[in-house]
Amino acid sequence: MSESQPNAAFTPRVFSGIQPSGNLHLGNYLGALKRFADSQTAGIQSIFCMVDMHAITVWQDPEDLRRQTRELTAGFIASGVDPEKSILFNQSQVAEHAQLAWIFNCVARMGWMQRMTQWKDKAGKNQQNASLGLLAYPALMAADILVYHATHVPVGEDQKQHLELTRDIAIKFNNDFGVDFFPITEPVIEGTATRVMSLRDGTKKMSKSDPSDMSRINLTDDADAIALKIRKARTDPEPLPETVEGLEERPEARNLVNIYAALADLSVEQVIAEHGGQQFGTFKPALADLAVAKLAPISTEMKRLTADPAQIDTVLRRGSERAREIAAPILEKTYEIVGMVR
Ligand code: AQP
Repeated sequence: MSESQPNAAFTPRVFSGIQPSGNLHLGNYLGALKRFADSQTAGIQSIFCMVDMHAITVWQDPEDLRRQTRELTAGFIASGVDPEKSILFNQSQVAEHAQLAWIFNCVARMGWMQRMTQWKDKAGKNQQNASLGLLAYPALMAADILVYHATHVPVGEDQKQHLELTRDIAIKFNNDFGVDFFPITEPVIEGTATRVMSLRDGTKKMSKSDPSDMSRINLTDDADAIALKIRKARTDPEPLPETVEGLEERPEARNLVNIYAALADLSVEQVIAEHGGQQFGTFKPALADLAVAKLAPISTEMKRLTADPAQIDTVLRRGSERAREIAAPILEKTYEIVGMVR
């Protein structure tokens, strides 16, 4: 992790979140969960959050939201995030996120929000009917991060623009009030799978909301479903190239090679050295075997953990208490800077 100059005064701290909006998939695993688990060994305090308040910016059935929050928590733990080493909790149990978000709503400008690709994609042509929360989403995300003075945020590439906005909010707040209070957060977008693509279309990212279940591998899929989805993944008719450059104009082939590399902890070069020249009829079964070996234990562990919702709720409650110990003094100080009488 690089330490940027403006953050020299801040203790390095990692924050990241995932929405409990269902269909947790391979992109979420490789772009986020696996990297969270790996980063825990770096000795830096890590805070990971089920961002349930972000999830409700689009409609969520209440029963589904509860189930999905517990399932996501199980997904974190089954992927190797240790709730003793890291702080693991759901956003709505730490009210400081929403409280700081209100301040940031008053710092951020409408134009900044309206430029966000996610807003444009999700609200589409029907902006008048989208929730106000969907527009304000990036201010809440900035609060999620800055209420902990987090210096580093590991995310997939799709979140880069929101991270830039978080930096803009921190800079404007610091300038407006003449302080050096919020760190200028560094996005950490590293590895071979920062953008896992759909198995049906190599130009679209793998996504929870894709109507086709065949487009993604869900972390709840069993071995047969994983193997079937990889076998049916769209590809071109050529064998795998002998060089990495040969993947450039071949999004589907590149996606499968990237997935292989990320699952096996290899570089793309190493995968091509081993599998270059193979037909997909040979490469896909090798990828399916690897994916099943890595993902089936996660799916099994998630099932085991979700069978005991009370235990998961205990993890979330304890995590929220630990999170609040960090967030509450930072919010208090923010109120003081803004001029709120306490
Ligand atoms: N396809 C992806 N490749 C790599 N990383 C990804 N992430 C999401 N999709 C990919 C990363 O997963 C984390 C959790 O993100 P989130 O819950 O905010 O995800 P999301 O954007 O709601 O997930 P989707 O699937 O992209 O949902 P929809 O369909 O609603 O747009 C983040 O770190 C994200 O970068």
